[in-house]
Amino acid sequence: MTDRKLRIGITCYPTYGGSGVIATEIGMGMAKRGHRVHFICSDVPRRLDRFTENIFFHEVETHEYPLFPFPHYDLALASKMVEVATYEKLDLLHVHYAVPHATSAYLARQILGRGAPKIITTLHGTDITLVGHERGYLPITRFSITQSTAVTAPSMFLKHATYDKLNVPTDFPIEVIPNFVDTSVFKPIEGPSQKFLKHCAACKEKEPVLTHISNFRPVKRVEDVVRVFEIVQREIPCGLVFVGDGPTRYNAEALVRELGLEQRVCFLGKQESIAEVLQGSTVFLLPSKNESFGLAALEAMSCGVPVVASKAEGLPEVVLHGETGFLSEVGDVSDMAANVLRLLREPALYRKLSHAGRKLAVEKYEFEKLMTRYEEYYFQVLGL
Ligand code: GMT
Repeated sequence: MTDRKLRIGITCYPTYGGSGVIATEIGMGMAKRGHRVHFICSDVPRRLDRFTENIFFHEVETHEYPLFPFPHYDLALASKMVEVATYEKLDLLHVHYAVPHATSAYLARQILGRGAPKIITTLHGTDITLVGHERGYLPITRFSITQSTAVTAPSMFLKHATYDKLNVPTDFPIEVIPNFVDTSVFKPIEGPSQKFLKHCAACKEKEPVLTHISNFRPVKRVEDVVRVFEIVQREIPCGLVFVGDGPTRYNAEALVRELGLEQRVCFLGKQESIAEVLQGSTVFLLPSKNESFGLAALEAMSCGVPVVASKAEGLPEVVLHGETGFLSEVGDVSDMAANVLRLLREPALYRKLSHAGRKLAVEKYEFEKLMTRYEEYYFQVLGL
């Protein structure tokens, strides 16, 4: 492998969400390896430590004008990509989430002409399964994906969904590179952290803690989390912790009140210390309707926390049923609750799944291993 240092542009949504986390971690991982990384985003991504060697940030600013019905983010992004690529001499642009990032990158490449950077588009999930597949976006999403120099997806599920739902020709290569986790941060600890117990009044020492982390969008089915918890706590006293925020948090809070569970449920909102929360958890719940990968489930497994989830989309590739967690049909809250109860009642089974989850995270999804995979892929795409 060449030891050439690259100039990489990265675009992602800077908000609380898996695609932004993955993009940011890749950028920081590459910077640590000596590549110069330029983030081109509407805001500083949440996990980006900006004052770091080889990391640069370029803000995409949209402008209001009385004639414009909406600010033109996609055009402003394409212009910023052109500017950064020109003056920083980028070798490649790695864009995360196809809509509209792959389209802006295509436009930038057309403007730049000869010598333009190569484009790698990483698909993440709803850019294919929900948004990109909508009639209004489908032709432009399919076009922009197939115009990228190379395309990656985090799961086999998403690769095939791109062929099936977007009608991308099956001879167009899509490289499956799984998401990853920093196993030195997301690691098991002995007993729940005191800080965690203090923070969540709903959680009592020596009682199990069920946890859900997400952006509370309808696909996450957060009300199912409450319903599973309601069944479990009737049999075994336990607490429930929610991390994150979003449009369906209101529904989850209302259901908690309706079921009289306020004393046993804690909504922490958006938190930076995800590892600390997971280290204090007993079981992680992810009953999503759509989930191309399920990064939070991997982070839980890395902390030795078994996952009880739905069989949706890419989740069975990450959570191995009966080995690192249990999977049920989407919406089958009774089966999910039965699986949580099994884990809480059978310590030997719990330990087996907890160890297997940690082992899988370390062996298959460890951060540096996947950084090497991306780095090699970058060189391959650039023909180096
Ligand atoms: O596609 C989305 O819904 C957004 C994206 C995000 O930014 O959170 O989530 C997707 O990408 C993550 C990182 O690759 C995956 O872990 C999530 O499973 C995936 N979400 C869905 O497919 C719903």
